[in-house]
Amino acid sequence: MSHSALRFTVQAGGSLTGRIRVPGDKSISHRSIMLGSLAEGTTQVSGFLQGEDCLCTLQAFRNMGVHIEGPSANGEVTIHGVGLHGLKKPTVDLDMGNSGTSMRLMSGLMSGQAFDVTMTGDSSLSKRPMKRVTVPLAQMGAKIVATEAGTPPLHVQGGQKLKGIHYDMPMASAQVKSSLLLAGLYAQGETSVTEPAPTRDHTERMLRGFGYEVIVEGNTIRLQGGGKLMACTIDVPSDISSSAFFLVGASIAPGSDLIIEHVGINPTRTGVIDILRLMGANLELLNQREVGGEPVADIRVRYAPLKGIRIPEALVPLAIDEFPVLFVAAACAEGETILTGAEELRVKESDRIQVMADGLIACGIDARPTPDGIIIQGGKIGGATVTSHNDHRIAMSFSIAGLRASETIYIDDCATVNTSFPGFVQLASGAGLQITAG
Ligand code: SPQ
Repeated sequence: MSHSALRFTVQAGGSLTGRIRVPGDKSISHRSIMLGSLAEGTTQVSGFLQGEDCLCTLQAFRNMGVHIEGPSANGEVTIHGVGLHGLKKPTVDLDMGNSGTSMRLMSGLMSGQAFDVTMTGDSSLSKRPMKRVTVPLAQMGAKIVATEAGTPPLHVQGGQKLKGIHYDMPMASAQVKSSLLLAGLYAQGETSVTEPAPTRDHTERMLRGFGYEVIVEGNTIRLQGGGKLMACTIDVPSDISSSAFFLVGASIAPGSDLIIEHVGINPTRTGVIDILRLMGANLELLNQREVGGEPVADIRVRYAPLKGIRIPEALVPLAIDEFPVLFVAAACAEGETILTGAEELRVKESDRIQVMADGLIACGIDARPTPDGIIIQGGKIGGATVTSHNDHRIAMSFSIAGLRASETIYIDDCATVNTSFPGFVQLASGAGLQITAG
């Protein structure tokens, strides 16, 4: 069987109960390797996500001469930082796999190096738009060559003198913001970005954790080039994007009562909680605390009947990765759910609007895609065979739909679940989802 031929089979029904802990946050794990590598001193990371995406970032820095120990079985990583100017020219192309975060953030970092680098990706990443970073980075003085369509591979020519710019971002994207801020570390003067709406702020928080001054005024973030990063300790919380499958699963499956431990609840990521609550979900945040500059809680979720809503557009960037599974919640809700202002979903690992609509329709749900969103009428989920289009979040979303299906759901092309959530099948089946992989 080819790697991508992995099929999930989900028997209909069941409920989710008990206590679980999902793996570490993907966004924070990537950034811990990047900043830890460029810091002075030794950075200790715990809870690192050993998903394929973050392992690509880790390997890229090893390929540039950084000594990184681990990850151990429980996610301990020790990074012997080389300082902002200590990376070495890799002898191979940097393979970013399926990971948009790696490719876009590294575009900024690589623009400031003294050497040339080529960054490649898998077939999905090779279709994703990179002009959103290469265009503003070019304004800073970077030299990056992409395909004519603006897609990977990216060839970054080193030895350029970068200058700080102000950039008004045309779309709400943490990857674009982060890419420019990371290039800004190497630029002369101030780099500032204004975002049209708040996006995840892990880069800003982590830069501060490494002792770098970052000024935030409203939606504008600024930093001065030429500083240095000082090693620190990072405790990576569990990923709210991975938790989202269980938040929705326990909300839609009668009899569910589940606690998800140590979940990152950074306010730039909690749109999924707000949207589910607007739909009538029963979510409780317990034991709220702060861990290494990021807020964390245990989340208790119990079954509750959901109702369809018009999703407030302000919540879209705060829940951007959770929409595939929120569409499953909408399919189980009474009435209509309307999403607008989410055209970014069309340029993720798959076109998440179209692919989810196709799969939901195959399951017997009335789902109508629109250019920037979708309209879903709650209904009865039937059995179906759907494809994830090699998109991890689609594969896991249809797995969760099985909890409310009347017949078995088969999901094809599920191997990419390992990019963000290794161990999903074991953890989900332990909590009550009747899922097998093979
Ligand atoms: O890394 P990648 O492939 O882009 O991953 C995704 C995901 O669903 O896991 C998006 F497809 O998450 C992005 C997220 O959508 C991770 C991210 C980050 O860590 O900065 C930011 C978001 O992307 P964007 O394009 O809105 O900046």
